[in-house]
Amino acid sequence: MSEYTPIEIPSKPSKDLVKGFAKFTENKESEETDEIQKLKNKLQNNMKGKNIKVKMDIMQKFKNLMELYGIKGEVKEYSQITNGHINETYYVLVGNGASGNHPYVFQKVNTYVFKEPIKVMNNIMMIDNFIKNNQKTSACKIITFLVNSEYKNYTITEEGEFWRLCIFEENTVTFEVVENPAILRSSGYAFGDFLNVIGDFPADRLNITIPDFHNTKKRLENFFAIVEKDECNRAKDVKDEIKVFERHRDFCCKLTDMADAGKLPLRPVHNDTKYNNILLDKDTFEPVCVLDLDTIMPGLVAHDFGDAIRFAANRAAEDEVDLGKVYLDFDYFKEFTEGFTGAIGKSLTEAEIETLALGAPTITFELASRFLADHIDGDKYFAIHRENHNLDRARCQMKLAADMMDKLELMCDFVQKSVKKQ
Ligand code: GN1
Ligand code: MG
Repeated sequence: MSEYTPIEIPSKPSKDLVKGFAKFTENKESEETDEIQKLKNKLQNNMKGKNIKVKMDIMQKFKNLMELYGIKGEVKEYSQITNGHINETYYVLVGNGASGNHPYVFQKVNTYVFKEPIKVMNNIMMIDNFIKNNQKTSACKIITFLVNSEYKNYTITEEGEFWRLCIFEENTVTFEVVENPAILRSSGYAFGDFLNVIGDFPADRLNITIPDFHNTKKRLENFFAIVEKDECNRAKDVKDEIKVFERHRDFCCKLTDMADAGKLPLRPVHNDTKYNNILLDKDTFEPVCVLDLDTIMPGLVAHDFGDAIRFAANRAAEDEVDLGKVYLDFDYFKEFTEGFTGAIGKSLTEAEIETLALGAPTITFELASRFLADHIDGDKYFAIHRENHNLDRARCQMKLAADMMDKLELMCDFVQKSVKKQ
């Protein structure tokens, strides 16, 4: 990897990836036409039959979608991208004779998780329009989706599946585990900058795509309710893990309590700032594009900061079973924090600065509780790739959260220092 060089803020992305976005309005109400209602009904029916396997083969689906999007040529190759736990994502390479090969991403949205996916797509479109028309320049672009023949950035198929397409960004990489802390500073800057730019968007105009998404208090209530129900009789094997959540319940609820008491502002936030949700240039490792805007909603800046630290400053994978490898690497934390606060530090309130680091153990415990709840509940929410996968993920996140709790004071001090430096 090349030596880290200070970030130059590139000018706002000049070319729109997608033509036709102007045809959308920002008005949520005007979207609610009869037609939308019909589509919603179709979706509802599909959700009811969630377990009925749709028979059509994937190539035929791709072909149908290509027709709807006016994509000419034939599928030369495709593969499934499996690093997300929620949606079904494919890399699809379309060959079109003389014009060569064109790479796309075809994604089927998980309608068990996103019950109202049209709202998700409207949020993305509103934020995209806002960024394009904003005075503040962004450090990197955001993902946008292609529009189909009906000028919609999503397609509900005859079978009631919810699909969206975008152009695959070539010459970019994502990391599941970061090997060099130096590349974290520019990503910290990119996430911070993204929040800073969308910070001026009126948060109450955003649709709530998953209610109480990072309401840790409610997450824990839900966790204990699932333990109580214990539908799959799995709770008996994870008694020690359950106790950890009993012990740390008050600590985990601190941020939610402060937000409820009006001590922390609710602002538009990303809500899923994993490091693999940012595309980096394959040669320079500079951020190119922020991905996965499905959970953009009003929320706390500490959650976005904390979630990014959870993923990027852990030296091991999110589902590492060798817990000796799982800890918060302070050098990694420092690099990301300096980048992040460099972009947004000046826009934060005192209370936000004080609680930024608390976001890390809070969101990590919260996610651990979600993984463990899903394990106990029979793995309905997160895609799993092996037996006890959610349990492994939960244990890994619990170990990481405990280490973050131990280092919380140090983290808070460093955040204060790096904000002051700005
Ligand atoms: C899910 O699958 P992905 O990367 O979009 C989850 C996040 C978790 C993350 C953990 C909608 O994100 O909240 O932090 O897994 N997304 C949703 O890796 O629940
Ligand atoms: Mg996501």
